Amino acid sequence: MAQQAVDVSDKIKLELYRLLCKTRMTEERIIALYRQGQIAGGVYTSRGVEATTVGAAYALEAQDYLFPIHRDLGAHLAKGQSVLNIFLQYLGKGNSLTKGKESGLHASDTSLNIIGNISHLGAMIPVAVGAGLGKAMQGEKVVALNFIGEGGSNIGDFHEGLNFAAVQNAPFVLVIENNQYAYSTPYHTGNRCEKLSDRAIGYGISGYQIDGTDVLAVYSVVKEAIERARNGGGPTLIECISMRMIGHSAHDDASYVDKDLLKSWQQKDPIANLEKKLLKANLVTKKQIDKIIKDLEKEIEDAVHEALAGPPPNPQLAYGGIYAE
Ligand SMILES: Cc1ncc(C[n+]2csc(CCOP(=O)(O)OP(=O)(O)O)c2C)c(N)n1
Repeated sequence: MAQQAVDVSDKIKLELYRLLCKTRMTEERIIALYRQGQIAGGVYTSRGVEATTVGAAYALEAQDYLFPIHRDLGAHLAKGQSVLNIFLQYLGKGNSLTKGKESGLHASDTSLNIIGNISHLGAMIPVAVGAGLGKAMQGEKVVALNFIGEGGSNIGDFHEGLNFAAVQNAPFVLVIENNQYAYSTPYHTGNRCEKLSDRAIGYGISGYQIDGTDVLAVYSVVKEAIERARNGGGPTLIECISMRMIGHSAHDDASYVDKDLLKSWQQKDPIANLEKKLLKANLVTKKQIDKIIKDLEKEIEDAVHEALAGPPPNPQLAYGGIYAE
């Protein structure tokens, strides 16, 4: 396992904590709306994986590209997306990022350099490599960060994209969210290798396997990879180990996952563990934590209220925004 590569300031530690809480609380509210029948599409949950999505995306600068996948609510929020836009999107409102054409986290927001994924897993890897490379060819120091699951890591695009990134020395970072299950398929059913990060050797690039439940480790290692890529050091593959703590999506009860396995991973809850660390280091008090949670509750409830009142999609716009002008 790689050690923390970049020092994390106290201010960033607190912000990462706030973002982890924001992600979990927003997701819980989305699941409640789904159960109330307010959300028509799928809700792909990130409980247990938040430290990977938040830590990696927060390491990006504003000019960098984020290519998230279906489970990466924390990445959207860490790149600066508002909870209001997230709720509008899930509720399929006419004033959402996709104007109601899609309900879920596949949306782009070019104002934040977030490029939405198409549903086909792995397909965005070559696109993300191209985005970073294109900017480098224009002389700009922009890095593209993309996520992929451990299941999606076995798709052809993964190999083609990483090899192309390697030979072109593209400013590209690929984060594998190894959350143990690809829907109902356990890791060793789909992979014979022990470490997916070892695949980096085959492409001649740097590869790390890290604790994906430790947001400080994720932020630190990804930050170092991003800055290396920005300065001409080429791509990095980072495998983050975690556990998907609930179903593949809100419609899946994950009855195929061993309950004792889940119980053991409960010890590695990203939020509880960071909270303990921050309290122990006197970086925060219990009272300040209560205030963070209370403020988030208000922000989320205000956003839900506003989003529910949003307009329905406009049928006149059904074919708009599909092709570039
Ligand atoms: C090419 C392709 N095959 C199948 C699917 C359906 N699908 C969506 S998510 C998923 C599981 C992916 O598992 P993994 O890559 O490990 O990511 P995770 O969902 O665990 O985060 C599947 C099979 C898809 N979207 N694209």
